[in-house]
Amino acid sequence: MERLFETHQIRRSRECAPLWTLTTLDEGGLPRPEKVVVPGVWESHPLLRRYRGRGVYEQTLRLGGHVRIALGGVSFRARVFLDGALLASHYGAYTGFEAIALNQPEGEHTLRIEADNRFDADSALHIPNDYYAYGGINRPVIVEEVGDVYLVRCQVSTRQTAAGWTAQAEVTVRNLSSRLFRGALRLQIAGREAEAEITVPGQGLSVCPLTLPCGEVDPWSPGHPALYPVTATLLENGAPVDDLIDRVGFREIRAEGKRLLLNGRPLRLLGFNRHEEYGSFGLSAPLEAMVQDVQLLRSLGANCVRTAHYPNDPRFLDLCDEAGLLVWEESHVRGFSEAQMRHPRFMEQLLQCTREMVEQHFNHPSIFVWGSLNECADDTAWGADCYRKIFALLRRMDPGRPVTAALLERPGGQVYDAPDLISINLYPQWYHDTPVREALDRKLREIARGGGAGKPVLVSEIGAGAIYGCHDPFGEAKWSEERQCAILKDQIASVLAHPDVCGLFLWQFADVRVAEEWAPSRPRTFNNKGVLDEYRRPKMAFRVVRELFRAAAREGGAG
Ligand code: ADA
Repeated sequence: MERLFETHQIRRSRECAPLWTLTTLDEGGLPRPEKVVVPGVWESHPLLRRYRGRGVYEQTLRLGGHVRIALGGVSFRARVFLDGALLASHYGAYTGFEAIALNQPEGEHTLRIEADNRFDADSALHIPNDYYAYGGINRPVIVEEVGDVYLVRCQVSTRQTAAGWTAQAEVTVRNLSSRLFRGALRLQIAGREAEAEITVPGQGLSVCPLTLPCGEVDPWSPGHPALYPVTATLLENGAPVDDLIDRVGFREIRAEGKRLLLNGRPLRLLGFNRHEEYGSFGLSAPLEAMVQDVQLLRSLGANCVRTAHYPNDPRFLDLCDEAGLLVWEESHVRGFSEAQMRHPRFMEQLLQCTREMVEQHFNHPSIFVWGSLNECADDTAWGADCYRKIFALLRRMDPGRPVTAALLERPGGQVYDAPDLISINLYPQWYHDTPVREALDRKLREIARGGGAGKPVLVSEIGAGAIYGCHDPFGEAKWSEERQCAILKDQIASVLAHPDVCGLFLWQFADVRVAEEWAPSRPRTFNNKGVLDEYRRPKMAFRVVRELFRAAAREGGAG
């Protein structure tokens, strides 16, 4: 399932069977085609641990009529074919896309999906990085039969007024036929209902706004994550022809002075950066592992998680909605220099991936901030302009959420005036010996001078490494679990004691595999700063952080 609840009662929708035939096309691949599981990454196959190339997935399935194939994520580029005909191409591993085939005869058809995780000159965002660029179909593939007109998406924002809560929806409808469609749209939330007439031009799209006063509903918060189903139904001549079911939580989030407010109450953020990766399953963690990660985050006393450095599987976001874990979601780009940001396709590809993230994850109440451009060249005019363009897009698409970017510790930033929430990545005591408070104060002074005075500030990354099972009785050696504990203790205590910081995200939740190009500074070819290893075995730091986070939450941190 692509989500954790039924998304249609009218539309015929099903997930493809799990076994697909995988053929590899490049050197270092499989000697012959093999059956593999989808969703999955090919690196989980013992022969493909380091395969970087193209893979062709095939499956035969029965279908007919207008077919919509929804792909949750293919790494890194994809092409989708039905019976040999190209239906769609897509760039970016971490957002979904659709492929449409019209008027298919009822019967057996061959679906072929090509995935390609090579780094190439045409790809601006996908480079050897401090995490692994897996290959394959990493999220579910859904096959649907739709009519001439179908619902593309339904985005809902919630607002508190004197008369109670209001839901504002924008429903997008697509017409596959060439004739004008006239019909109606019905929206149901929290026992309330609204209906509006709609027309959709032939082979076109219409966006229909609908407002629904919902009165006294249970608001969503970390302590009380109340969720409500939203049903959008498309009607033709009064009869339902298509539907979309999603969930919303009623909440408002905004920056006010140096604080972030959720439904008017200040947030104190205690969280983790988490890569979407699990042991030998890589980027395509099974649902059980996602559930366990949410349980581990909760038991650590965290109230938030950052999806470093790309949009996550909607099922993980569903789990966060249910658990009341606040989410910082960001679009995919990490650590780019100005030269990399000057790649001719950089802006176009980043805008596309950012737009898809917001469109697809808009309704998750747990997402409290949108981010992008982690540690890029905010210290040059060119880089700063890229930040401003992305912030502008995020604000235009979603005026209801603050925007941010995790900025580097080094001085010279030129965008402190631009985000609603200023976020900084600091590694004192790990990459350099400056006392934590001194490093933090230095950066805060620079932010204030650079146009960020009076805004909320968050430490988006801070942390230290340890190799699971590596011990030093003296507690001094870097990479020992003891030294990681000592550094994290100091970092957490110093950040939380600072009156001008509204919280922190530790780097990081669990160890992650990195690109081989990073091996010289990354023992095991892993980023080892997790408080758990990649199989979720806790390091000594797990208990240390749990005690500190729980104590901070008791003092009013958990929201
Ligand atoms: C950066 C970056 C992370 C990771 C971290 C580290 O801040 O955002 O992706 O590379 O540093 O471990 O050094």
